Amino acid sequence: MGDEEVLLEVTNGHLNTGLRGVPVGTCRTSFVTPTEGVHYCGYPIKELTNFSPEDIVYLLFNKELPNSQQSADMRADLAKRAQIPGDLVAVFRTLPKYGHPMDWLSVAIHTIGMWETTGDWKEDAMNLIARMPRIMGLMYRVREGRDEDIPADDTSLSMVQRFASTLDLDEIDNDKMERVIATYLVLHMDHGGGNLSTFTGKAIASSKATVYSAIAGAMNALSGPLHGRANQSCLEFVLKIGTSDPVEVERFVRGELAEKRPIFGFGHAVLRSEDPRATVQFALGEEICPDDENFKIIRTLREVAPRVLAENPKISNPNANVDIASGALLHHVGLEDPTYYTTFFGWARVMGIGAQIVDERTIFRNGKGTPLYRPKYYAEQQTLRHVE
Ligand code: NMX
Ligand code: MLT
Repeated sequence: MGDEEVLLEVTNGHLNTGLRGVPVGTCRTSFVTPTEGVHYCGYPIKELTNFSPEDIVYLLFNKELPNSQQSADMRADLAKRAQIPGDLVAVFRTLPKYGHPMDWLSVAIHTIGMWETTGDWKEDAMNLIARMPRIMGLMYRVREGRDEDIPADDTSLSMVQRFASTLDLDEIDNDKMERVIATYLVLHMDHGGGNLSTFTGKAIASSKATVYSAIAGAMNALSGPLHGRANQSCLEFVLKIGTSDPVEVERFVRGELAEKRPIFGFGHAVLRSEDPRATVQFALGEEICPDDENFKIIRTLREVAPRVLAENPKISNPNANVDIASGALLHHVGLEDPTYYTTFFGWARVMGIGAQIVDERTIFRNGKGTPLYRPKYYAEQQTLRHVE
């Protein structure tokens, strides 16, 4: 597109809409179409679900899928960077256990940035990505009061295996858990340039704050219930509903709407049909846990809620989004506490946001980077006046 091409005529009606649909920049890692959902570097997400998270990190940073040597090199590179440069368990022990895990995650990222920031965008992004599995595992362990005898971090393992081995849960099917988490990470890594957490991270980085500050801020944006925390709220719904009887589920949905509460796991700012990431997770659930009670409830919700939401013409997309099914799957594999679910979203997004920050800071404008974010706001209810 040429510099003079008109992309959008901005009208008064665009103001105070959260920049909905207003072009802001370009993105090299992913794009989202209303009907086909997210594509990573051109590949529709549903074609990527059998790749490892490490391979998708390679894709987001290099814009090509790796061959087997590149894939092995990426894993070796992540292993080299994995060690957390300080005693994170000691820091976690000082945090209030009643604090939300997303706040813990943001504190952890900030803390690691204080211990070690190289100032090189890519180095810092890759270091943080490599440390996320251990951060996640340690967070769980300390919050659960299992902060003694934590297994050493075996960096020869995959990222997901490192998390699972740090967590070290008894009586669970580790292979199943690892499959669910690996799929989760691949599905959630990136979602175009303008989703709130990614936008927030890039905005912070535009001040040349550190990768750690930018991504800690991005995690705070993700922690809201209209964005990432919808996955927690959705499973809390499911546990509250307690039955997959369509009549009861419909009664619940209508009751929430009557109370002016959102139906979590449905709707989207960009998508206009069922999110393919939801479709993939439903297919995985049908394979691994078709008779799980929570899975049965979301299966009914998926049928009932779009019909009820579609009665309101204001709702642009009544269909299921990415957050509908992930909680039921995580619960099924033994991660039963929904308050942690958004941290998996955060773990995944660190990779996409990291890649987008690296592009914006080191590639765009011939390597000069996007300038300091500074959109325009009009004055409202302010006339010029002077102190008498
Ligand atoms: N439940 C109830 N009301 C809804 C829903 C929903 N699922 N979706 C949209 N609406 C309402 C919305 O609040 C708005 O009301 P008002 O005009 O009174 O402000 C109206 O419908 C029009 O909204 P849309 O233009 O359809 O959607 P918008 O782009 O503003 O918001 C979401 C998108 C995702 C915030 C909205 O669909 C929502 O609140 N969904 C439930 C929360 C959720 O699942 N969020 C996760 C999204 C994905 N992610 O992970 O980030
Ligand atoms: C998502 O993954 O659906 C989001 O980050 C929300 C968005 O794209 O706006």
